[in-house]
Amino acid sequence: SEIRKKLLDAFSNNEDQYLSGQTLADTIGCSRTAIWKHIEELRKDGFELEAIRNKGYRIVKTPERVSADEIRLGLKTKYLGQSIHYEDAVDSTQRVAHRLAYDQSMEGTVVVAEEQTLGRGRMERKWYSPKYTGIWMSIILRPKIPLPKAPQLTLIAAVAVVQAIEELTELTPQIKWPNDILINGKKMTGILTELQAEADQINSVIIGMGINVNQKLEDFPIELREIATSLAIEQGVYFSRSAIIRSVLTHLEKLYFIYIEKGFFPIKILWESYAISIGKTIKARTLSNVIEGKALGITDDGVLRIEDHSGEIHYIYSADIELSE
Ligand code: BTX
Repeated sequence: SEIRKKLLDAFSNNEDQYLSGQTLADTIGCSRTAIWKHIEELRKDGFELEAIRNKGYRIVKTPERVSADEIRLGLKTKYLGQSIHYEDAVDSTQRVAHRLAYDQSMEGTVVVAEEQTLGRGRMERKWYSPKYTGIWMSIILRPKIPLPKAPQLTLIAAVAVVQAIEELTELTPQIKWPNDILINGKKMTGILTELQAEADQINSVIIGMGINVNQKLEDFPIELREIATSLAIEQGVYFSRSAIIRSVLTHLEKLYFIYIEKGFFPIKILWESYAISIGKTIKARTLSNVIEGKALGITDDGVLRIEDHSGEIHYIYSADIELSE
């Protein structure tokens, strides 16, 4: 809005100085209540403002923005991220990527948004994607693989995210089959892989990643506080989201090339080394039933193998996993 713009101008013209509500109201030509309301909105958008009695307000920290240029700076990939669509706010980067993929955009095209208003998980679940704090990104790939192998790409993406986090933080993430990345048992990243296909021919695979980076615990809605976490919560410092995006794209491209050339086996070995559930007793909730047993590993196709208590082996293509121990 006009007031917000003038408010930000006033702060930038008086860098590091405290500006009182009255001074701001006078300069901008609005009420003090309007100033107060806009200060609250800035806070919601990731600005940190200090308020001192009898002195006024001062901006301590502006939200770190991610621009396409900033991501590109220092990106050494061949395909991934060579075309970046950066959006301030979208319903879902998956939807935008689907449209671009449909329009034959090049392989490796990436969609990044600062905020998603309708971020989605699997099975119509919601993915909470507030402004400036996380990485909400969709990547278009066009692998020439048969349709049933598509879920392998989720596993490849998970390995790429783990490698990026290990490169840039001191944290040790673990993968929960098929699509969650956890730190200390809490969800830090979710991955959603969707397809555009005709008959049994894949046209594009759209890999969506939601990575919680700079949220504080109180930034999560109450129902997620027990189950979700961010890199900042775990390590106690803020991270550059563009550096993480670059690292994820670099690792993903490397793994993707290995996959295209040598198949899933080398990826499987890596994936299993990061997996949390292998060897443990788990409960797999599929659409039709619940299977409890020991997770043996994944097949060369990326399908989860569970041995139930009677010794029967089940092959799980899609499910929600709960650790029983
Ligand atoms: P999922 O179905 O495995 O997980 C969704 C569940 O995760 C929700 O029901 C909720 O319990 C929990 N959840 C929601 N938001 C968060 C969050 N920010 N952090 C931790 N837990 C959360 C996981 O689906 C796949 C998510 C992919 C999200 C990306 S973001 C970019 C792209 N665009 C889009 O709309 N989705 C993908």
